[in-house]
Amino acid sequence: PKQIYLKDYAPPAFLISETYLDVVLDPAETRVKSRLSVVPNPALKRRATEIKLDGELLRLLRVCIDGAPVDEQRLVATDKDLTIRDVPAKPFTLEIETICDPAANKALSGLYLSRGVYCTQCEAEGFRRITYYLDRPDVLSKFRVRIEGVKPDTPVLLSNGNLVQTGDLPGKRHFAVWEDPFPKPSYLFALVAGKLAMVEDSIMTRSGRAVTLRIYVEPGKEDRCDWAMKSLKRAMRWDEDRFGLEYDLDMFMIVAVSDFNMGAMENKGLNVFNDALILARPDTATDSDYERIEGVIAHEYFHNWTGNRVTCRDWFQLCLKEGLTVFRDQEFTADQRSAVVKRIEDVRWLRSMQFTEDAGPLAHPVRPSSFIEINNFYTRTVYNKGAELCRMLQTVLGRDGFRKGLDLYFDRHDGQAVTVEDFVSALGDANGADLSAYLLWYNQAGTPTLDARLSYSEGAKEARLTLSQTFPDLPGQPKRKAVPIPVKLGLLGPNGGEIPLEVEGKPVDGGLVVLSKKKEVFTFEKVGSRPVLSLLRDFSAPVNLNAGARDKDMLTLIRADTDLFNRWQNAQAFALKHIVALASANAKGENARVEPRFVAAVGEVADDDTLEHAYRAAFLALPSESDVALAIGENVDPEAIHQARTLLRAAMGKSLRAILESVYERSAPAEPYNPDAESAGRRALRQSALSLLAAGKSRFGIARVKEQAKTATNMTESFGALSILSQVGGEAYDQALQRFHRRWKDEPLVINKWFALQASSPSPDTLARVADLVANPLFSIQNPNRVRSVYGAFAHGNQVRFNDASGAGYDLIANAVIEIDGFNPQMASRLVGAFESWRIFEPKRRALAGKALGRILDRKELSPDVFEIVSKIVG
Ligand code: HT7
Ligand code: ZN
Repeated sequence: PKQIYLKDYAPPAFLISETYLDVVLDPAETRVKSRLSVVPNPALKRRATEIKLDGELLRLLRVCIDGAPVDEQRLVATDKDLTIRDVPAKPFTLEIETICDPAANKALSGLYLSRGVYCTQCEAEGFRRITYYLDRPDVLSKFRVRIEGVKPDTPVLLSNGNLVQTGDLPGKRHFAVWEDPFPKPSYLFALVAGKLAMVEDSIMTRSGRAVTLRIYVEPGKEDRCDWAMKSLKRAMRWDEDRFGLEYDLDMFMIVAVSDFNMGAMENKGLNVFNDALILARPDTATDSDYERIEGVIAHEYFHNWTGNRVTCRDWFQLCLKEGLTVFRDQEFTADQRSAVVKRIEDVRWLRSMQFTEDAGPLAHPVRPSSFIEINNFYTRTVYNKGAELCRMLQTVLGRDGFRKGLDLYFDRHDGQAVTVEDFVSALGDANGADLSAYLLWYNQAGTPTLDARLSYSEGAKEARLTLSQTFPDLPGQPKRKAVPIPVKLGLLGPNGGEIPLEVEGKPVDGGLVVLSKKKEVFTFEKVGSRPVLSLLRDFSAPVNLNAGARDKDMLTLIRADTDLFNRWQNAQAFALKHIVALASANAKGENARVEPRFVAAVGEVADDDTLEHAYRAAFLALPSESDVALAIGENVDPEAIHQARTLLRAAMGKSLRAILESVYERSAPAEPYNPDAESAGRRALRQSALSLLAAGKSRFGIARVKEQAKTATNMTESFGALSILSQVGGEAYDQALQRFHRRWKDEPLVINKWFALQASSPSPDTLARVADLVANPLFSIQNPNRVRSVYGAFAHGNQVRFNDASGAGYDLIANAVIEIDGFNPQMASRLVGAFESWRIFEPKRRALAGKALGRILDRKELSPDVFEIVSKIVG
């Protein structure tokens, strides 16, 4: 397969000012007639004489230019494109007629059928499976779309923009015509048709325009759209308030489908969603589902400006829309819920998922410089590190400065396809700042390590902070340059009070210093006594922190930092260090001792009613087993980690028993169920408390869990109890599993949870269970949600069993990857990514994983998607 390089970018030879599509739907033979107004690109000096259009899996019937058929000699078709020779040097009309087969499309890219509903997914390069086209994001066109179908099968016919005409046709057929006034690239095109129910609402924009809001779902699911609709309205209002961005069409539509490769898609005016991210009812969805739905609805809606109105010049610039939009949705959730808890959730995820990617064979810059398959680059780095870069720029410019920068970005680039440089320049220009050094962050892979050393001079009353940065060695990555690192910090005095920061006689604004070289010293004046350093508050830059802090200071910060985020950050760092030590003792057969001061400090936080419930819940969650593996970094024994972490949890459960029981009793949320942040926080704290109590074998805890599993009336508590029972095991667990299955077997979204829970169990019988699960009639390998809930949960969320010493976990996933790659390469390549950390494990496991990977790579008929990932992983 061919590598594509950013340095080879060339503007398109032709533009398409208008696109008319006439789509006649049929399950196996959908006919698409396109009429394109093609214009030679005026920005280019040389006129091209031939046009090359992208196209895959299409049956070509006819090509006309300016009304005249183009004869065969002028056409060269391959399995990827169609070249038309001797095209006019002036603007011309190109008509093409093709056939595609939605029923056979199991890759879920292009036009496909999902449970009787026609649906499209065009990002990144799916439009070319619908018709021949210049399928690239820098070709923006005005679309008019006519859809025709059999009325009883497809009563609803949708596309982007405004509905301009509908009508009945002979033979129970009908049609609809949609027109989108905003020029857009083909990846934002959407078409949906089928038997769908609809829920409608409306909103008045702040300039007084009425917008109709519609959510389309499978008939019978209308009662589960409430939360999605509320979230949408809140997101629309928030974007007006925070960024001054208003919706621009008369209608905004969302469609929920059950077969979808990712979470959702931001097609202009017609978002398509995985139904798991729309449908919610208290008895079927958990608090985390509610929060995710709210966040993803907002994310896709926010793309209307960051992605759709201003789009990407090429796919290398993907972070321009994704990083910025993730940052915006994070800020939205922070405002809807608790800002510090949201930051904790995001940092926890970033550290465990993105840092792993950035430290392994799949590491790439936020703006990659080459790829084989763009679908492989919808990554944690592009999305989440990309979001961190936006956050860093906001930290440096301040909220108002960042807003001014975005205003200028939209002023300059509305209706254009642009680059990361355009974004960074707009932010800089609006603030009279040169931000070009931040481009390094976009172009270099790997997580920098920030080293910090504090020394104190009693005589001079000065605290000297030496900050320095290093990049880890990464195979295949060039030597990296020092990046600007904004570091938010504080100095705590002897009573825990904040010491005002002063450098060269001036106060340090917002406690922010920027390390702009490899090494720098910052001297803080008028510091009366030796302070405790609170570093990288709010996680002001995506770095690995090596502060070399003493246990005593870390415990002080856990207890008394005025910055809540940093209390948590220090508790995590302490726990991580501690579990690593326990695991190492465990591996050597030595007796390990749990650190009572740490457990006591965590207990104090859990017990502190002045703190938010959700915050206290976050505090009780230890770093995951894979976080510990990443921290150890080599010769990892996953069993030793599992045992160490289990030991610490049990010790916490035992020594904090009284506190946890009391916290559980006094944190009950008000009835009836409400998904709001306050009630969800209470449930989260109770769940953490119960889970630790069960780990410590508390009779109180186990009795409550059993009771809750039987009587809970909402999914959060019902599934929460089932998850704790899965740790306890035994008959109570098996019975609860069976009850859950009986109750929910007709609800695929709930059954996904039942699948995932069993696949993530560390119990040795999990491998056999997974084999049973995939043989269960409720499982389908063609449905991405089901694959994620069984294979995904096992490979990505079950470190001990995926890395089972027998190698059976590796074989199970390798076989699944090979099978799935035969029909859905995107899904297969996501799954095979679970092998990314194989080299950090001890030699026996490494050999077994290497063998499984070799078996995949040996397949002749491998997709470019899986080939790209596996060949990088193998190295
Ligand atoms: N922009 C979208 C990314 C996407 C996607 C979505 C569904 C199926 C396949 C896809 N390929 C890329 C989703 C987003 O980040 O908003
Ligand atoms: Zn997105």
